[in-house]
Amino acid sequence: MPDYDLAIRGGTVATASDVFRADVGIRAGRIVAVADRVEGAAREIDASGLLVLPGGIDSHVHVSQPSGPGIVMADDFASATASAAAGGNTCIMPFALQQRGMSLRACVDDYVRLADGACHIDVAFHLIVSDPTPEVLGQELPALLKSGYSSFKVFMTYDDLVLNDRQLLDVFDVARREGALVMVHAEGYDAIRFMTERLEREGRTAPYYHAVSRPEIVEREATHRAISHAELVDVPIMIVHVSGKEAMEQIRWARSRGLKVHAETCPQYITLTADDLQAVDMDMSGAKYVCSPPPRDAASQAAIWEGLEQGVFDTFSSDHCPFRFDDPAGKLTPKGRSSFRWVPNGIPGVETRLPILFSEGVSTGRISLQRFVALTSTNHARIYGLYPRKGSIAVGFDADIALWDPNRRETIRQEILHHGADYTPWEGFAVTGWPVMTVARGEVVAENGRVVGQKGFGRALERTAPGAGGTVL
Ligand code: DUC
Ligand code: ZN
Ligand code: ZN
Repeated sequence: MPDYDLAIRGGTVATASDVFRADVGIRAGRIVAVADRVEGAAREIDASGLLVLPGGIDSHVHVSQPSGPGIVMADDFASATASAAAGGNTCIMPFALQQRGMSLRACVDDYVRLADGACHIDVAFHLIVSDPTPEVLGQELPALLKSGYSSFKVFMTYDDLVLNDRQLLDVFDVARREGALVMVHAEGYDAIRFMTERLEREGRTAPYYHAVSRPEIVEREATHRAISHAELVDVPIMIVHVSGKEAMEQIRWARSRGLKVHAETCPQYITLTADDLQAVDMDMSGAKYVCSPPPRDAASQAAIWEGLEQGVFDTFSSDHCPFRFDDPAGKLTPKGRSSFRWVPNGIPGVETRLPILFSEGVSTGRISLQRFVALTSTNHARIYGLYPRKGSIAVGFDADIALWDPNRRETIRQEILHHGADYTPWEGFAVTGWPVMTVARGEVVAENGRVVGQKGFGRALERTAPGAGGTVL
């Protein structure tokens, strides 16, 4: 009997700390050898000329979430995980969203049912708490946090999701007691309402005004408020989807005070600007870029790069939140034509996250390959309790691997992607570096732009306490 089910031979392995030449031996879905030579495998893959990277972990992905009356998210668990796999990912972390008036536990059960049998790669759920009733605070949330759902997101904006300051403090307090991590969507509800109503009164309703309605000040204020509440309660938080310098300054300030504040940014904040929302003569195609926080300007992009290089950011996620464009159940919802206020917020990006950061970061020499691995895989696993099972290439880890051609040039186009959306915000964007094969728990799930794995192979994972995998790199 062969010693290994699979050997990946002749490639260059990269982890968050090292880059070295090695073969990788895999048995029963796990890495069992990383050595000069691995021989005696049932199947061999020649990785010469390729990088052997830990599969991407995308810890900020929205799938099958209810998104308002008549609006339908463009991906279910099958298409989202297929798209992720084709983009070099082996695990995504979607959200189980509590709708107001519903039990949190029942919502989690619903999402787990939707994911069951549908996923091409593993998934691990965060929660979204929108209705912190005494029952949720006293029983449901603590029980779920204890049972492996060890992080949850809260929103400081959106009519259906916003928590007020008292509610934020209450859920932060539960997180502190249970050792959980709170992900914060930091944009201030009242300031956005004020700006939105003013813009609408002035007749400025095109998609572009979405960006005007939530300037960086709004994000900065909410980031500061979230940090202050977290300091008061003494709980670690993650500020998600940071878009520019103002929020970054708050995060640096918090860390200088010794506070445990993590930070995440996304491809849209290094590649898009508010000008993209202007589209052609302010037409509705600007809706393709409506996401929150909105993309800013060139100076903000430069600030985000500085944060990626200097370690302000721990994770680089997609915030994949896909809606179809040419669809009344998507970006072109009839109400959305009357005002940017009603255009569903979010853009697809789970498949393009890794190529964009690799190309713009590693190929240009802005960040090292090790930092790329930390930002796209290892730190997600460490922060969210998936380490040492996922997030590195070492003996004992799941055999989750992306084979990466660092020299391959591609142009991102809708027709080569696998998501459920009918467009990509990066149409025509040229990249250097592309995933040529994705191996999940030892199985080839995507190869040369084709998804070859089985629906249902991916499992819903339980997690350990946040940060249990050690400090981020
Ligand atoms: N926040 C997200 O994290 N994703 C999409 C929309 C939003 O506001
Ligand atoms: Zn958000
Ligand atoms: Zn999001």
